[in-house]
Amino acid sequence: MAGISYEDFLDRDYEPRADDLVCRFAVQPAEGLDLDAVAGRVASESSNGTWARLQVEGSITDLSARAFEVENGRVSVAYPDALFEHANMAQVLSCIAGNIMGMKAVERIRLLDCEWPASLASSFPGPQYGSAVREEIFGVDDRPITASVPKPKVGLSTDQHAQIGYEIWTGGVDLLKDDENLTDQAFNPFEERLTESLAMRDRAEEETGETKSYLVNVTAPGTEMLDRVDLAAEHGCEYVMVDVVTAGWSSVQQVRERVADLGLAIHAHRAMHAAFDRVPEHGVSMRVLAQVARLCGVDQLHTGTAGLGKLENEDTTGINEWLASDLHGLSDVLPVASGGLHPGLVPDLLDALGTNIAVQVGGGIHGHPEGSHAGAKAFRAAVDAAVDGRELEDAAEETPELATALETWGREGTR
Ligand code: RUB
Ligand code: CA
Repeated sequence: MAGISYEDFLDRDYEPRADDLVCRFAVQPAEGLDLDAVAGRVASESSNGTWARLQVEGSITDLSARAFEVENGRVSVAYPDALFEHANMAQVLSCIAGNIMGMKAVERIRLLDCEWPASLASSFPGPQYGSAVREEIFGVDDRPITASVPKPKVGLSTDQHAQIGYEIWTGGVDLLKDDENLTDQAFNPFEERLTESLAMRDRAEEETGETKSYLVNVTAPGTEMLDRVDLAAEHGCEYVMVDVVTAGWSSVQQVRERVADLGLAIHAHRAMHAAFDRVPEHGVSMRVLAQVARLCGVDQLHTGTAGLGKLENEDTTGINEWLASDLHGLSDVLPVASGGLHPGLVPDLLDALGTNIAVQVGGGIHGHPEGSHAGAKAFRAAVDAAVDGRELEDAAEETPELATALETWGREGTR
């Protein structure tokens, strides 16, 4: 029969071309269908087919994807470069992770991994700095950079927030960080928070002789977000933070474009990623979200704690390795370990993830019995000890705040 239908999108003999985007899926067919039948549907619906046979001929099929490896619940699909609008992540994701996530023909489908060809990858900017932020901003290359989110995560007044910033900066932490749900609320408005925090930052820099900075959350609709980026630059901040999943990738791309001129780095908080990646058989893996974030150009990205902290994490080490690997010349991304960390976990964390990371500690600093400043000292002492290969218990003899942290939380993981 003439035209194209589902089975035309399955081609076991197909050999991907160098500029194809190859996506690997885990697929569970719905009852009554086998993997072959479903593989054709996946390639079809994610490129240019649909449920009905289409009476088309000729070069239009050049835009069709091909399911070419189909076995053991895995389907690899090759997408031709011409299917994509270069440098438009929303368009790319509407293909490879769009309608197919909800097809009745699949019980479960998960986008596991992508191989990004040079043509498509190089149409995106990638990070401006990546892990070079450690050196470029802080002048350190031998230890993780450190951050702390004031807790409670929302509700502190601007004065309280800035004061906590001062306490953690002078306690030895590099970065004050907003939490994902702190943006521009009445109790702590954006611009006041920015200016008051940076004033405290300047004081802390003077007193410590170290560079300090602030991950200010600019997440907001379109132009408002860009105005906040501009404000951060005007007031002398080195970073902006974006809730990349809730804001959406087009917003991230807009911010990336704006920071290119301003020289700011982007910290990516991934709140809501678990809606896509938590159920292991369905959705989009964190690995792919990390790939998307890198292409769109974030410099730092939360990738989990290798199982030590309070949140479920998928393959932190594998994702971090990917973020450090070559991607057609695009910069790497600095992984951020965060969520339920405290000083006693730092040695195991660095053993698992190395030192080319950022480590964020919220509750594990602000929950210190002697307060945030003491908590920050304990955390910094733990990082320095772990980097020097010293036992925490030895370092705690010089830093009583660390001894208190170890008495309070021990060396156990959290939940
Ligand atoms: C940190 C916190 C962050 C999570 C995000 O607070 O709540 O929002 O790290 O999760 P605390 P992830 O240090 O008190 O746990 O880093 O996994 O994206
Ligand atoms: Ca948080």
